[in-house]
Amino acid sequence: MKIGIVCYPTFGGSGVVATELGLELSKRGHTIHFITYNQPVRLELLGINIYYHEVNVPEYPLFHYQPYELALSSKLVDMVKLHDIEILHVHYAIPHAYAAYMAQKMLLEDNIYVPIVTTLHGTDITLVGNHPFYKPAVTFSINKSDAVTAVSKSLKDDTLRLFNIKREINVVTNFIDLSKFNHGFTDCQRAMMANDNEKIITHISNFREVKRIPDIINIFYNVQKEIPAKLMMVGEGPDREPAERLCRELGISDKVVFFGNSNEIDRILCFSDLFLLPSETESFGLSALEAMASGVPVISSNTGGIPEVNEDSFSGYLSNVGDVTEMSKNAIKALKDETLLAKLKLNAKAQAQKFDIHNIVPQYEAIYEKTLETCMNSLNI
Ligand code: GMT
Repeated sequence: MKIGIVCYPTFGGSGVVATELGLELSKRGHTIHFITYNQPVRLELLGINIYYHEVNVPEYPLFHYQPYELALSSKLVDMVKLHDIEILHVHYAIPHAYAAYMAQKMLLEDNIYVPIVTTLHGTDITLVGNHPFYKPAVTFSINKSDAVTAVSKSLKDDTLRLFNIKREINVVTNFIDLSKFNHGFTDCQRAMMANDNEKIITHISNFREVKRIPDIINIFYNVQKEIPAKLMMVGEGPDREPAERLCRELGISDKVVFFGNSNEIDRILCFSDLFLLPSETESFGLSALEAMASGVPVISSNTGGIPEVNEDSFSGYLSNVGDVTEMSKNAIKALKDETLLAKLKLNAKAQAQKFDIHNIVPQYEAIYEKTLETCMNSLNI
């Protein structure tokens, strides 16, 4: 199949999922066209059947806001025609499904029908999309897609609760390429980060309010009072600076490393003992899955889709959002007891296998095939 993938090319989970999906689909013989405003961060290699087409938005001083959706839909029209793209898989309802719908209508003028598969990732539904400003556009974009997927059952339920949806929503979870996390590094260079007697706790995100960064610092503050430990903070975002300030106020700056964005997640997870994800809401929690794939147990909140990924008292521990006391106790319990920690690490790895890329990507392929068939039948092609 010739598949067009539209995503945010950033470090966020949706961009990572879209990129890894495209890479795997290309390995399975499909031709993939990424259409976005920057080369996706995890797309290091453009291969014989992977292409990247950049969407340019010319700066025009008259426009207060440059019209990205317009540029994207025009680019989609051009790329579908030029490369005979058979199906568009868009990640995020707005603006991507919205722009794809316009492209679909423009292409119909030339008697071309390109079906749209929309994947909902969470922030487009729970944080942004539900805002009254966007709600009609999100509802419309979902209902006009030819197929819709959500990354967890929780996100599907939220979407059906918050919007007036007339389409079936298929749950296709986030996934993991286990081979990338079975790195087999013989030396993680752990010694560069911590002393032998220190445990390493890690958090990876885009440091937005929803991630509850102060909870992470406070949990670590409690832990390091009981156990020698270091905290690795990976990512960039608005709450990074306040977090650095909080560390200074608590007198723990020397025990906390702020990495910024990193393409070496696997290396950092390789030397981690515990992962923290106390988010306010999380449609799935890809970073927790990446941690588990590296054999790192997860202390998380029990919100959104996280309980579908992290199993309480098996791959880690779950607590109510904001329950820093319980999360700290669980972290200390796991880190103090070497036998328990070793068991949790093994379980975390086993749990991650449920989300093996080789089981999940065929689910998308099946959706593409069914959608194409249904659309062609209804158009009598
Ligand atoms: O977590 C983020 O803030 C990034 C965000 C995104 O939109 O890229 O991630 C969302 O999509 C990921 C991939 O499906 C999910 O694993 C994350 O849980 C989800 N984030 C939230 O729901 C907050």
